[in-house]
Amino acid sequence: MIDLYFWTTPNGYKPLIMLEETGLDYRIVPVNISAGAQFEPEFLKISPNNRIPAIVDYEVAGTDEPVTLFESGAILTHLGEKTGRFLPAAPAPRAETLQWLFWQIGGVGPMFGQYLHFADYAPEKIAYGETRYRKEAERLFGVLDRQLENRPFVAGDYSIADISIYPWVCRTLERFDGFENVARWSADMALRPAVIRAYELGAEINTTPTVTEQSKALLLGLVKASAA
Ligand SMILES: N[C@@H](CCC(=O)N[C@@H](CS)C(=O)NCC(=O)O)C(=O)O
Repeated sequence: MIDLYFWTTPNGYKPLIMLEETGLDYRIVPVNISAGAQFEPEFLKISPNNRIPAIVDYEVAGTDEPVTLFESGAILTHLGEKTGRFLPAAPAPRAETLQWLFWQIGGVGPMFGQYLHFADYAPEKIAYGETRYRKEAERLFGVLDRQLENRPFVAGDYSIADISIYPWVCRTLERFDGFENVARWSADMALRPAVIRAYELGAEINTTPTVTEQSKALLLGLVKASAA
């Protein structure tokens, strides 16, 4: 059994898609980051960086102890190794898969995240920040578009690289024009049964996904959960 500490954000959907793809036994522990739940002491014991996602895996080969993990890339790699799925064992395709996974974790996540912050959440409009991160997101879309030109998936076969990139692309693609290969790949990803199930589960868990001034203040750390 695996506990998935989850909220309905791009980083949250990555392990949820992977768990749905692999058919592992899991349960979702909602962490409403718009209500400040990521700062609860019990959650910090699992995710000291106060971010979702995190997992507790109660059945790990070679140990009787549960394994606790935060950082979506570490979680996807762990689940890939545990199941032998979506992370090739052979050195060359494994390295290529991890390369694109790290590209997502180090580039797409932070840059797209900052772009959405300046475009949608920043309490004041700061054109420099919004333009800077939009341009960087656009550049990353271009890299992905070229990579997908002659292949159905990012790193050969369908893998944790695709799973890590898709939730960020589906959240932002409509804001950018002209990335036809990304659009084709994203449309294919959206049709995968595991992806459909993950987003249906997310919609059941977060029934009020709209951002209010209060949830924004909590998320940006402008107020503490108890004072909100
Ligand atoms: N590098 C981390 C990023 C995790 C992250 O930024 N999670 C966001 C949601 S997408 C979060 O928990 N935010 C809570 C907050 O900002 O207080 C990962 O890939 O897991």
